[in-house]
Amino acid sequence: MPEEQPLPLTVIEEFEDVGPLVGILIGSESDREAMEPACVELDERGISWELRVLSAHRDPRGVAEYASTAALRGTRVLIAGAGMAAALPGVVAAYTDLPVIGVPLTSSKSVMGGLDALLSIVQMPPGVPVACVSVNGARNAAILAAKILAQGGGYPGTPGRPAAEL
Ligand code: RP5
Repeated sequence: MPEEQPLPLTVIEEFEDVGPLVGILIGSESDREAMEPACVELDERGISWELRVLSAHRDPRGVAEYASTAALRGTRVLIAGAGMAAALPGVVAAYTDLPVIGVPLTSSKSVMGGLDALLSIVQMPPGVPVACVSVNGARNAAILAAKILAQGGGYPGTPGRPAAEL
């Protein structure tokens, strides 16, 4: 039986709200400051991004809708930052085939300086991978996103642009 090839990701032009290359999600407004280095890094690299506050626990439907339509809007990598029981990156990964980079965050309510969020993000079950950077590693998440975007045409159906376009 021939091996199944992944379908190419196409941008639906009719989509009212065409997305940026990178979508950044945070679980709470209180996470915004910690994720700022990711926004700065992407700006410096000329990579388009947007940031949305969507909690996996407080607004699961919103997360599902955003994650399941991101590829159709043209977004190619998702970064999700969250603290405490940080389900956001994993839930996002459950709704999209785009690569998801999780950023464990510390907050005043964190256990062991963010170990709670780190384990929540890194301990994904087999079949639903999430890349995980260090605690408060927002800048590294952006750099990793840029590297992913620079990989064009690795295998059939892989989205991407030549590095020169980034
Ligand atoms: C997580 O709970 C958020 O990502 C945030 O880091 C943490 C605390 O949220 P708030 O109570 O500050 O909204 O879901």
